[in-house]
Amino acid sequence: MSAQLTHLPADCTVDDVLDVSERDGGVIVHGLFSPVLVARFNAELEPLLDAHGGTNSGSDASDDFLGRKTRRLQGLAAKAPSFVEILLEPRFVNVAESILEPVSPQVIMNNGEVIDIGPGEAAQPLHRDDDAWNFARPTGPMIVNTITALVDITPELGGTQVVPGSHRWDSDRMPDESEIVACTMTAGSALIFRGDTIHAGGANTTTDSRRRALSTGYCCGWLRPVENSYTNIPVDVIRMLPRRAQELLGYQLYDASSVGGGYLGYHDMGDPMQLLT
Ligand SMILES: O=C(O)CCC(=O)C(=O)O
Repeated sequence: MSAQLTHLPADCTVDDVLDVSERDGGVIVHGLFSPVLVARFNAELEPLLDAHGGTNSGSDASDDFLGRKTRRLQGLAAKAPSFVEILLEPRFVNVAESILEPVSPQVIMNNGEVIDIGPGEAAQPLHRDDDAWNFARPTGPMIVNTITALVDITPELGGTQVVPGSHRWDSDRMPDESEIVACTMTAGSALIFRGDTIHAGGANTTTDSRRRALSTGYCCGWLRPVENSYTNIPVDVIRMLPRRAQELLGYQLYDASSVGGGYLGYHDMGDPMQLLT
């Protein structure tokens, strides 16, 4: 039998997500976000995606990985305010806090990134998100990532490819075809997976349809995140956000003193939250 991912209902608990993630490395929550929220967020994104200038990160290797027919957007708290409701979803934040707690007492946002895969885009190389920090070797994953479908997503449209159980594998083992699941998700559903789970953006084999999804990642508070929120989001926008969003965007002193660690992220030798009040 080919590999499968478990689908949980929208009213599942944080513990339900944790149980399946522990076993499989990833799980889909069906209909997690309401059609109203998804429609509002999409309306905010539409003009931004229309004005998108194409993949141009400044590095050929990075552009190949990001996908040259894929439009990506970051800085979403400033550009598309509905993003903040998704960022604060407890099945995202609390799951990430629980999974990362053994290696980090606090989490921050790693990225809030629209990934809009265009027709004809090839599949990404299979990878683990943890490999972004290849020199670090903690005892558990360093990130929990989520992919929220903003349209109905099928394997043909570029549904995320996931390898259930690969979080337990040796780092050099790669899957055969039968071990890869290409996700099917209705708009508003979300894939939640650990940073040690092998996955990739899928190929969009259609000729005229785009795969629009949102990646919202949460990483250890002691890491340099993939997205630079300090430059992407003006501090005047940060001031208007709920406190938990401010913390996740880095405006909280990282304090690992209770587990023998130190303090990171001072603003002028104080808690960066002081800047906001
Ligand atoms: O778009 C997706 O489904 C996954 C994207 C991904 O894994 C990445 O960009 O690193």
